[in-house]
Amino acid sequence: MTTATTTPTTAADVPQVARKITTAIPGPRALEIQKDYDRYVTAGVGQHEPIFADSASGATITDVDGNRFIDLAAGIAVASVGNTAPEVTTAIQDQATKLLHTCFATTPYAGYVEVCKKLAELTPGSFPKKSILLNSGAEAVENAVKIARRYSGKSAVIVMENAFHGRTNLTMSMTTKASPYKAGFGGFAPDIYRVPFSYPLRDAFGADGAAAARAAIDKIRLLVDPGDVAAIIAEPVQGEGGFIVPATGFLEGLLTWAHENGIVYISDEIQSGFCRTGEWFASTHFAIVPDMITTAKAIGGGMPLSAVTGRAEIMDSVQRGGIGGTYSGNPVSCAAALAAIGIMEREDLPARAAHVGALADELLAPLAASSRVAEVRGLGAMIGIEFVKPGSLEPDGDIVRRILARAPQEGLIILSCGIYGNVIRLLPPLTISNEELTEAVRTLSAIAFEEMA
Ligand code: PLZ
Repeated sequence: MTTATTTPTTAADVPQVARKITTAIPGPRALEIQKDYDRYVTAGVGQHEPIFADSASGATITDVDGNRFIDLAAGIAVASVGNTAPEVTTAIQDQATKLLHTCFATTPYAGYVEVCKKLAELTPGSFPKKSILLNSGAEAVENAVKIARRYSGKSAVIVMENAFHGRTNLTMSMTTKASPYKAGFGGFAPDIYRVPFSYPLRDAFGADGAAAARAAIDKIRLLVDPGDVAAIIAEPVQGEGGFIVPATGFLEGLLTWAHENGIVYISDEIQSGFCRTGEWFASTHFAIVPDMITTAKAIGGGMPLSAVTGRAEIMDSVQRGGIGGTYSGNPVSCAAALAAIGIMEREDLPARAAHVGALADELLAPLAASSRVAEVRGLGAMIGIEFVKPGSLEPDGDIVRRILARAPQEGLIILSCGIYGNVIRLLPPLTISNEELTEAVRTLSAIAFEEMA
């Protein structure tokens, strides 16, 4: 870590081309809506930005006051094929005029079957695979655990420190961070055991993933008899936890041990999946073939859809009617997913994600050299910038909050993450142009340098 010698332009000096900020932020119309928001929307939801979206296209979002922002969040890794992608919206419109809903278990339809076929083809592993479709990521994780328990006849679930798996009772219990996700919401689900994830920047093992895996396995053995464990679940790249890329050998070690002990290995690819990391699924970077994969977010192209995909014998171990839901795998969501997957295939979005990641890395080099940045890391277009107190590893969440507060003023939509809230994450639509990405990252860097000065 060295102090940057070059001082970039201020944010105001970066020409607004893709961005266009013409009012104060929030603008007059946003302030009006905010009054009703404050009166009628529960404060429990939280509000990241003081603007209200009106429309979005590609990598830009336009607010109700006509201000245009570059989108580096993609609705939390959802709009990978671009916001309001025309092929997706056309598919939605066509499907909506034909068939809105039946409940798949009542009266099936082809779109659901086609999405399951795509999932079998695209996910890692050459063995026969089957899927169930659901609505949210949390629902997918819940069902993956139910299926692993049914298949194995065992109940314990191993989760990773810093993991995020959702907000329902089971998935909240599997999630690490207490505030805001768990505070006041107990009792929590039993039979969940938490072990350290590989965090090369901060743990004792650094790049030695095999050693980190041995330590995690020792911890599992301490906490629970392996003969009682139904499943190990891990995000291949931790998302909400801080865009943490585990050292090579960590996930491999866990998976090997799981299989030696008759334990189902589940990859939660809800945030990392569907091209985001430069591969169709991030598991591929680690040469692991999970028994089950949970997906959501980008699969639906903006519509709510999630899935559990797994080895056919595991997925078929469930009694008929044992899993499902009224809206699960809605026809419109399936049509949107097939259109989104079509774009991913045609435009080779895994390759595009790798390119976006490489360009962002290059543009972030001056920031990465700052003594306040411990690390710029990630895979493909899943990029985290971890901020620390100068020259130390002490997390600095305060600087991240200040940078994020400035971002909308300068025409950027950006999110943070990290167990300490000290990581800025970049998750642009994978279809973002080089020009839009350059404008956005230059602006972000300029804001960061101004706030760090
Ligand atoms: N698993 C790996 O990233 C959702 C959370 C947004 P749902 N991450 C964004 C929020 O503030 O709640 C996520 C994830 C991983 C599961 C989930 C849960 O997915 O669709 O939000 O339920």
